[in-house]
Amino acid sequence: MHKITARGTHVLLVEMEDFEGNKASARYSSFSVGPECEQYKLTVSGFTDGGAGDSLTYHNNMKFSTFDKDQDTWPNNCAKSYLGGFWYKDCHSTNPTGLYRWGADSTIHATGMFWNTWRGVNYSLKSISFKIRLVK
Ligand SMILES: [Ca+2]
Repeated sequence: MHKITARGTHVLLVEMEDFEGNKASARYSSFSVGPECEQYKLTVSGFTDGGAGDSLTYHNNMKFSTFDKDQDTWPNNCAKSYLGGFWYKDCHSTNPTGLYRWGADSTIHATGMFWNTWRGVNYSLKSISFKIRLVK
């Protein structure tokens, strides 16, 4: 991912869909991922709403955390608690690598593939995608 965004400025378009056929998106005018020596730090800004609200700016400047590499700001391990790998902070407002749980399900809090500002933390989306494009 770092090599993809290493040169130039990229825009990010996050698109998502729920199980009722609704779609929403969020756009960021600047997106980049740092190199391995910076633990793949996320830099994102310039939000424009496409109906989904902003659930990613919260994660700006965070390093990437996984089950075996806790780099979040929470005393515990966000990746282990919420079952994904992400730029967790304290801990998350979206969980795109979380569990695929077919819509509303709060049995295990905030572990689904959610985008908080659209359907909340206990609604696991049908799909979510992150698309980047180079801007000259
Ligand atoms: Ca931690």
